[in-house]
Amino acid sequence: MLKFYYNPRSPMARRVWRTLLEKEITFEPILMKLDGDQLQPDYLELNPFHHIPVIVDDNFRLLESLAILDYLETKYPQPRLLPQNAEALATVRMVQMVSTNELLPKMVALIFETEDSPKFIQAKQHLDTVFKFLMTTLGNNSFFGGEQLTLADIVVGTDISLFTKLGMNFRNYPNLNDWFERLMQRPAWQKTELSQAEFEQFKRVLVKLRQREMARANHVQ
Ligand SMILES: N[C@@H](CCC(=O)N[C@@H](CS)C(=O)NCC(=O)O)C(=O)O
Repeated sequence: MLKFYYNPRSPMARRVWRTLLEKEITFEPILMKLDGDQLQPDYLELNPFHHIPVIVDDNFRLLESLAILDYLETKYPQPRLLPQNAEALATVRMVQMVSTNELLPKMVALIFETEDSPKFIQAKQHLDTVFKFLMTTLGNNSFFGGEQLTLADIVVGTDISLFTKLGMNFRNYPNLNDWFERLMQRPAWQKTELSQAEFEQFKRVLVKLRQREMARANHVQ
């Protein structure tokens, strides 16, 4: 059976978790505590970068959430989460990358910087650009890439939900708001969404991981 190494608080793992549930794939969840499980030698053999998620399926080990989503789509094609049409498929990929490269990194500034700091203000401005871009890209479609749920919805919907936990809302981006509410009604999403208390714990884990990375960098210098 497919093994899924995860922690429910990790957004990268939640992308994969939601895909597994949407496709109704049977899997064995393996809970990783991020205060050290990921640094154990057995796990480092699976992922030398000590990250979750990882899957192992039929002895095939795979890391990197976006690669895992592609694998699941090809190996377990029903229901389809990637459109066939060239433009729609490219839109899905673009939205996944915008979420990963433009949206998610701004969370760090919102968590670690004070509201009047230049980094915080710049992050808020950048997020406005991202939300407007997503709103325009979505247009009148129900989902990114068409009328069916896609891997883009799973990636950006999962990432965006973290910003709602940081007190942001999408009132100024009406169709994005409707899309987000549509996603949150899906059983796979309700089952896996973080509560506010769990999000606060996730923030504490981020602080620890950041301290560890900084200590490591200082040690190398
Ligand atoms: N690019 C990787 C990133 C995965 C990642 O950053 N995972 C974090 C949790 S969200 C992690 O495992 N951190 C633990 C650590 O760095 O030791 C992916 O998309 O799978």
